[in-house]
Parts: sequence; structure tokens; C-alpha cells
Amino acid sequence: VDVITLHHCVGTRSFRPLWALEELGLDYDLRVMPFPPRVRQPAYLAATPLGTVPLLVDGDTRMTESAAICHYLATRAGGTELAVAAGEPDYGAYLNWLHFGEATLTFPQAIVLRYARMEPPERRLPQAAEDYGRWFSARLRAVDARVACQTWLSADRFTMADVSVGYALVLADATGLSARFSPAIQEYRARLESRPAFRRAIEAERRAAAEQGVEDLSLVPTA
Ligand SMILES: N[C@@H](CCC(=O)N[C@@H](CS)C(=O)NCC(=O)O)C(=O)O
Repeated sequence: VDVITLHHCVGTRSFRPLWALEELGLDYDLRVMPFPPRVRQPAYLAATPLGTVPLLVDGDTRMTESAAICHYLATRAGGTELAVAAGEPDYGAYLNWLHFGEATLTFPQAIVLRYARMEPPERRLPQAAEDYGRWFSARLRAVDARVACQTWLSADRFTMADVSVGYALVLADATGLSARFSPAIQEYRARLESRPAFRRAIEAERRAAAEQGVEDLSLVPTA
């Protein structure tokens, strides 16, 4: 049986499937690249024409959407507690948070990172970065309301919805937006980061980067 392969850059959205693999206790092969791989590891374009991470390869299955991969991993061999099944009362809430984490909470931060930090100075757009930072903070109200009175986002248990939203909250350190977190969101994030699988995922990416000679882990290319 082929082992699952995850193509990854430290600190990027591919942390979601890495964390998911650790939560599920699955065997996997982690391939780490410098960011952005499209520019710094062009051979990767043969594996996926998008050049983005994550890329998950599981036999004939190839996936490039981090939230979809988390759900796939939790259900590929039959359901686990890390997904919410159709028929459970929070099925819709689970799917909504799973997608909210990427589509609503990560996309605006990608705009902030790009136009405040990654583009060369003459192409930066401070107004766009500021506006999408505000946009992100406004969308967090939904998370704040949910975690103010519940430990996890759906079904009274930790699920892939928490992995999806959790990565967006961790990314907010890189965008500087975590400084505006409410106390309830700060506590929720601390709960997420104290999970043993979260810590194992952090360790696994560091170890793999060192072993594979990927030295510059920066999300923001220096050249
Ligand atoms: N919606 C996709 C986005 C994937 C994506 O854009 N990944 C970024 C890293 S966070 C990337 O690989 N960027 C490199 C590039 O655009 O060349 C997901 O959730 O996985």
C-alpha cells in the first residue's frame, strides 16, 4: 500500500493536512519545499500545475485544497470523530466552519501578506492590506460568538472544522492581526495549540525541513 504523501511549505495552508494527519495518527511521507515552490522549486510544477501547497497524493487521489483534504482524511476509510457525518445535528455547521476557515478567514489574510509584505515595495498596496485586515477582523465576530460559550466549533467535539479555522488563527500572527483577537478567541487558540497533535505537526515540519535541507522557511521570500 502506498503511503500518503504531503507536499508542504512550513507555515503555509498545508499545515492543515499535516495537523489532520497527526490527529488521525496516519502514516505519511512529508516533503518540504522552500516558499514559494513555484519560484524556488520549479520542478514541483510537474506534480501540480498550480505550484501551490498543499498537494496530497494518496494512490490515484491528488488534492490541492487544504480544507477538503482534512475532510477527506477524516472520512476516506469510513467516518471518524474528526468529521461530522450527514445525519448528525451539526453536519451543516461543521461544513460551514470547515469552509469558513479557508474561504472567509484565510483568503483576506493572503491579500494582507501579499500587499503588505511579499510584493516589492513599489507594488505594495497599504490601503488593500488595511482594508482586508479589517475585513478579516470583522468576520471573526462569528468565531467569537461560537467559542465564547462552546469549547469547539461543532458537534461538541474537536473536528476538522477546528483545524481549518485554527490554522487561520495561527496565520494571524504572521499578518499581525492576532493582536486584535478577543479574549474568547485567544483562549480558543490556546486550546488548539495545546493539542498534542498540533505540537507533533510543528515538530514534524521542523524535523523534515532540517532533514531535507530546506533552510529558508520564511513565508516571505527575501529575494
Ligand atoms: N485554497 C487553497 C490555497 C492554496 C494556496 O494558495 N497555497 C499557498 C500557500 S498558503 C501557495 O502555495 N502559494 C504559492 C504560490 O501561489 O505560488 C487551500 O486552501 O489549500
